Amino acid sequence: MKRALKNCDALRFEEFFHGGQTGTFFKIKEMICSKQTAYQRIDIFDTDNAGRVFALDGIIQTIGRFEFMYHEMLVHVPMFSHSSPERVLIIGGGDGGTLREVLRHEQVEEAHMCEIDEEVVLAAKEYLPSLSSAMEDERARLFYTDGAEYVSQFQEFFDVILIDSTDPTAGEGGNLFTKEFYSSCKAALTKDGLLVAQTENPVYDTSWLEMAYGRIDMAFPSVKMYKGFSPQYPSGFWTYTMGMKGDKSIAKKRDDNALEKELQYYSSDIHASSFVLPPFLKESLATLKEV
Ligand code: AG3
Repeated sequence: MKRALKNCDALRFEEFFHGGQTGTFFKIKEMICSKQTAYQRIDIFDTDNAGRVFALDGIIQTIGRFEFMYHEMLVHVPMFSHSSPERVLIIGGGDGGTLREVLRHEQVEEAHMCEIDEEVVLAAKEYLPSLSSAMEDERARLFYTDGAEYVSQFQEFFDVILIDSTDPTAGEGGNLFTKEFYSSCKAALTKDGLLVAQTENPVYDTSWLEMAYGRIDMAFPSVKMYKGFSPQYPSGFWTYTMGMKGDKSIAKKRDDNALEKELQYYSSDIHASSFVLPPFLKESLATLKEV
């Protein structure tokens, strides 16, 4: 139900970070959509300075003004690290932002997006058009099922797999952080294939970050973490972990000036610098035990 909050400036949305001791808030200008699905609660609302905000189970997924920072980093670092990414699988990502960035690459012949909750896709189509518009592209194939199950049907098929999950404790997100899941992803990748997963932040969620990195490291012959700034998420310091099956180089493999001109966060310099991690984080990854 749509409600205008004209005479009230006190309504706000709060995200409580992992552990519930800290968080962020947004003042709600107008509520756009609030609904409970079979899997989770969807909230979409407008704000004055962050644009339209989309949350699942109280966890911010996108903010209109700055979602590009997260989506460009999740997608373009692996897409430019692969010499010819033709088949891409996105797991999660029902808002469509990741798909939008993937389809900017002309090499892509088919992009599968496997989102467990069709209601998220329907809400995105209706209320988040700047994220979801690429769903109409003829190279896009949408599936509504469990991502871990979906990927297990493939062998050496995808060049790039992107895991655009929510936090591990929320909804079904937990399935997408297991050793079995990462191993199925490895099996589904072609010989030079790459996986990138969003792996949380090193400020409030170090245990999740270490768990994901440690497990990807166990499943893949080679692993690298990279970072980006993402103001919509806890601490703003966001990490992504790349598992490499064959080709172990993280160097940018292609130049595409026309595409790079469209981007607002990713650049060749950002690509190289994103793999430089501060000592405190390097150290915590280097001393990881069995996870
Ligand atoms: N995926 C959510 C990343 C995790 C956000 N965590 C948080 N706010 N505590 C984003 C999906 C965007 N396509």
